[in-house]
Amino acid sequence: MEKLIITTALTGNVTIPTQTPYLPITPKEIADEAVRVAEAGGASVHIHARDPKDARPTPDLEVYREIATLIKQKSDVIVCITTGGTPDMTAEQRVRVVPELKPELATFNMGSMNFAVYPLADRYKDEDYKHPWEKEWLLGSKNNVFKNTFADIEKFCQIFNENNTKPEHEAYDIGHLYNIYHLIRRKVIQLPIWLQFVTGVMGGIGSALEDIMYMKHTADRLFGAENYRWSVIGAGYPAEFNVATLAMMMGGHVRVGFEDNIFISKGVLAKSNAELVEKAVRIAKELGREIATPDEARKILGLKGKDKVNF
Ligand code: KMH
Ligand code: ZN
Repeated sequence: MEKLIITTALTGNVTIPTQTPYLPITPKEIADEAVRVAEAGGASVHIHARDPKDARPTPDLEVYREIATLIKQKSDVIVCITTGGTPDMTAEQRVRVVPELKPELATFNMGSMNFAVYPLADRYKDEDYKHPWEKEWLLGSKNNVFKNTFADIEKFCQIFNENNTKPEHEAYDIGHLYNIYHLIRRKVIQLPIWLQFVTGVMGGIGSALEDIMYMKHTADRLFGAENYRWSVIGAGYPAEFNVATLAMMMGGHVRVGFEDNIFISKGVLAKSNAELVEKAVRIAKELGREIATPDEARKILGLKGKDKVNF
């Protein structure tokens, strides 16, 4: 099997600071965390920006630029920037990071869906929240539609192509694989592709092992096993490590990180994203799977290289 690519989603935009004191917030905290993750065996870091003042997710391009620049100065890890954005942003605002920063890799969400985290609010009393925006953020997600229409997707494809940014196609359900298939047939998306199966999000497919097998089976059928690489996310604990273990056994790749899961073991918070990476590395070693360096991951994924980004 080829070497294992470990992606780490360092902070995300759905995890709230009240959930864990270890969530990196400022550009420096996020960049320092990226360096620790790379030292632990991470090949790629997935970036969202937060307002340094109140930790709220921000679309501010200058914050994105600062994070990406700090990481590039300190590490050769692949910087994969989100185009998922926040619910109050338009698709045009979300994709601006691509022409602006021209990253090697950026996430690309493959369909519209509900994307909800409101049940988390049941865990907290009003006085528990660290920031005034957090409760409404959780509860408001009950009414969110994460909009990624075919028109949005076509536009994103054009912008990714123009900037030679490789899409990390995020499929949250079987239907999203069919969306990709449709766009391959229309020559909007070109093979080979890099797929991230996002499982366990409320609004998408679950993270049972059968769900992962079915995603993989469907991708094989639609794209041909030789025409794509895949990785998997399992939201929450223990899903993150269960699906990672399955992917390692099946020749896929894995994503860990505080965007998806904050626990290192049952009820125990991970103190850093690097702890999550270290655990994935331990499992991989037990299974005889070697870990890809950032440059090895660049080769596997066919990325343009760190010298061709705009930060
Ligand atoms: N905005 C979230 C609901 C990604 O990073 O591409 C999902 C998201 C995914 O942002
Ligand atoms: Zn993300």
